[in-house]
Order: sequence, then structure tokens, then C-alpha cells
Amino acid sequence: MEKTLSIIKPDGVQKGVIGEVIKRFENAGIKIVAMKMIHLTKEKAKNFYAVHKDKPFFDSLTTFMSSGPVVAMVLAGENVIEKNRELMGATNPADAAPGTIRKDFASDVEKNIVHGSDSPQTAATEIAFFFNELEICE
Ligand code: IDP
Ligand code: MG
Repeated sequence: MEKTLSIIKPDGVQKGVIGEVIKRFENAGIKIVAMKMIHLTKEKAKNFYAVHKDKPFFDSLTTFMSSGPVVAMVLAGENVIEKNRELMGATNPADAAPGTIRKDFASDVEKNIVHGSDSPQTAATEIAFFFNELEICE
């Protein structure tokens, strides 16, 4: 069973759409096998998004990601990395397809409600960033 990391970002928690996002995963047949709410420090957010450290939006992104609690989840299912990315929609909600999470709930390219791993390698690293083995219920 493939696994991926999903995060409901601070804007999603703030807007009260935790349930809406989770409902979309469950309706798509995706299983949630781990979940926690956590308020990242700026330092932790910088570690998580280290791949973007040279981007012009890095400082703003990590300030945003540490601005309030997030909900981190491990999703499991067949082809779940790609399935989750489809449910999320394009990074910029303006470009996201109708019916996607970002199209329906996001306000801008930075505050775009959800994160999802983009490959098996990043999924493994990102899952380990938030969860230890005992916290994942398979
Ligand atoms: P993704 O979340 O769709 O995988 P990435 O390119 O990996 O998109 O970017 C990570 C996060 O950085 C995005 O989800 C978004 O919050 C933020 N971001 C990406 N591009 C921009 C931008 O051009 N301006 C501001 N923030 C951005
Ligand atoms: Mg990404």
C-alpha cells in the first residue's frame, strides 16, 4: 500500500475546513493511517520546506506555515501520492481544476490549504518528519 504525507495548512485549520478536506480523502477511498495537530516553529517549517530554501517565497512560506496549527496525516492507498495531488489541485488555486480542494477553499498561491508529497522519496522523508513507526496504524 503506497503512503503519502498530507498537511492541512494553517489557513485550512483557520477556515474550518479540516472536516471537508478529510471527507474528500475518505470519499475517494483513501485511508487515514496517522494524524496529529501540531504548531510548527519557524525553524521546523524551514526544515520541512528546505527544498525551497532558495525560492523568493521561502521566508514568507515558512512564516505562514508556522503561523498556526496544522493537521498532518499519513494517507494510504493504491497510487495515493498521485490521487492526493489530483484531489488537491494545482499549486495556484487560480489554475486549479473545478472541484479540487485548492480551487474550492484556497485564497492564493501561498495560502493554498493543503500540502501533499510529490514522489515516493519525498513521501518517505516527509512522513518521517512528522511520525514515528508506532504512530502509523496500518
Ligand atoms: P505544491 O505544494 O503544489 O507541491 P510547491 O511548488 O512544492 O507546490 O511549493 C510549495 C508551497 O510553496 C506551495 O504549496 C505554496 O504554499 C508555496 N508557493 C509555491 N509557489 C509560490 C509562489 O510563487 N509564491 C508564494 N508561495 C508559493
Ligand atoms: Mg511540493
